[in-house]
Amino acid sequence: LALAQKTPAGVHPIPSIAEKDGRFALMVDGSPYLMLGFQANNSSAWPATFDKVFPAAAILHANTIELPVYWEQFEATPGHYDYSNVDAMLVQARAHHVRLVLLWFGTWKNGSSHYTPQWIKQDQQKYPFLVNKDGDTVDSPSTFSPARLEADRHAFAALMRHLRTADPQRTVLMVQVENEAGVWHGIRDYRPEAEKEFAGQVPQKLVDALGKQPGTWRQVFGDAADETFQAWCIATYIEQVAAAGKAEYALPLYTNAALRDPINPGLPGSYESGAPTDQNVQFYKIAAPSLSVIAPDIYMPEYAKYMAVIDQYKRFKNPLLIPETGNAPIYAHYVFAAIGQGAIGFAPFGLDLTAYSNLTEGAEAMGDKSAAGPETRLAPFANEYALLEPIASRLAQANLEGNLRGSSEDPNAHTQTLDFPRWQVDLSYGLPAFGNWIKPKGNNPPDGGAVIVALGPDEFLVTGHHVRVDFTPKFDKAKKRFFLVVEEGNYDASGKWQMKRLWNGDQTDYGLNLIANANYLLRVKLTTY
Ligand code: N0T
Repeated sequence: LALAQKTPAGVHPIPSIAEKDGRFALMVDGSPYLMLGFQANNSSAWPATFDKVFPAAAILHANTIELPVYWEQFEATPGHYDYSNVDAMLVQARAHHVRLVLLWFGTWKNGSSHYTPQWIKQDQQKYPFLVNKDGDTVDSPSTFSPARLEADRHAFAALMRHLRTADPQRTVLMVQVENEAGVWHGIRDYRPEAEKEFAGQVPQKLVDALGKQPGTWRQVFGDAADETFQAWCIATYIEQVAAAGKAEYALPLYTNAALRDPINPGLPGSYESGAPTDQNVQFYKIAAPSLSVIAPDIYMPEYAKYMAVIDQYKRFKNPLLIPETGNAPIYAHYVFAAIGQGAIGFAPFGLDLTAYSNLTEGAEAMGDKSAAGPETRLAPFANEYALLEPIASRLAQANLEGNLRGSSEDPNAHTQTLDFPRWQVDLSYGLPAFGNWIKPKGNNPPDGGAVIVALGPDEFLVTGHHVRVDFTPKFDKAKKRFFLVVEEGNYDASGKWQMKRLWNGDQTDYGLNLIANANYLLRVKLTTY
């Protein structure tokens, strides 16, 4: 395991993803790393905008920034790669003591191909769009374009080759290949080359991996044949781009998904087709082994949907990474559930200081916040990250070891339980000042959450916001929880626990109150009576 790896001073191993019994960690400089990130707005990754991007990291207490690399900028002239934007990002990131995740806006950006260079946009014979069932040309790239695939592979390989030499410090931790690939306004490609392939046999690799009988796409996949075909075409294309880059520099690579509704997905055509949506994750895993992660972009504020998406993207040995989530305040508390579910990273979208108002959440919510200024929009996330960032690596390590639990408030259940071998953790939201015998009424808005790390069988590290935490012994039903000692403190730079004070009296008699905007880190030792 990479954990045990001793690295000579000044030498930084390439970031990687470690696995232990189906749990994952992003390894950075030989240690587990929890990415508490944010993504800049789409047009913010220009040197002229950097003063509105990098300072946001400190305000947010974020340790990582996700920034696009635009193919149109990177290869404005065919075969000539311009590294100036990327180099400027590396300089800025190091100066601001943050890491980067780069997003390759190549062939796909949100199902279209708007980031392809002008010389591609102007030669639609050579670099064709997709044609849908009605014969309409759709604003989405056809995968049947060997020339575009070649160009994308070469450009992406050049980017990765450059990073290998320009970034021995490993400022860049991961690279996203394409952005929300898929098709809007069409289910699959009906260009002649596509039709020919669709009429043929499903590739052996796919039927074998699924344990299905060979046959045509229609025979093997029935009603889902069209969208499955499109998913396979896109995933296969992305794999070739990813593999070309990975051969140059083996950073962890991933691709991201615009989701369909996880509970009521609706009919094909109502969501991005051929995308790595939940029903296609498995196909992407089979087609694209160079991708370490298939990652959901979660723009659904409802608790049940958020958790359903997380469950879906943890299947097929897929590490959980949430590279985009909404930036309305309610999304901030989902960082607790994400960590509780083993996420290697979490990043709200569009939280730079340009105060650009992205309308995905609805104009109303975003409008209110931009009126109040960009810092105000950052505040709910800054509040959570300020609590979690100082222990981020510890949380990532605990997750890899299976010693972490956590959750976010569910507006429909004002209590939640988390299970450790000997103890159940009881979380209550919206309890009055005294009285743990009263029914909690929930917070308004429902923005609480907690993460708990087992330090030993009867000892826990406890933190969170807007929640009361208590424990119930599982090992002897006749016994009750008795706090042996509750220390508030923090870990110093060398990783040593520094106790500031003991909690007792009102601070423990009714459970542990983790106040909404206070940052408490508690070490709790339990016994029974
Ligand atoms: C995201 C962002 C950016 C059922 C939107 C979200 C980013 C891209 N797309 O601001 O454009 O580059 O990845 C798509 C959300 C679809 C909503 C579907 C709701």
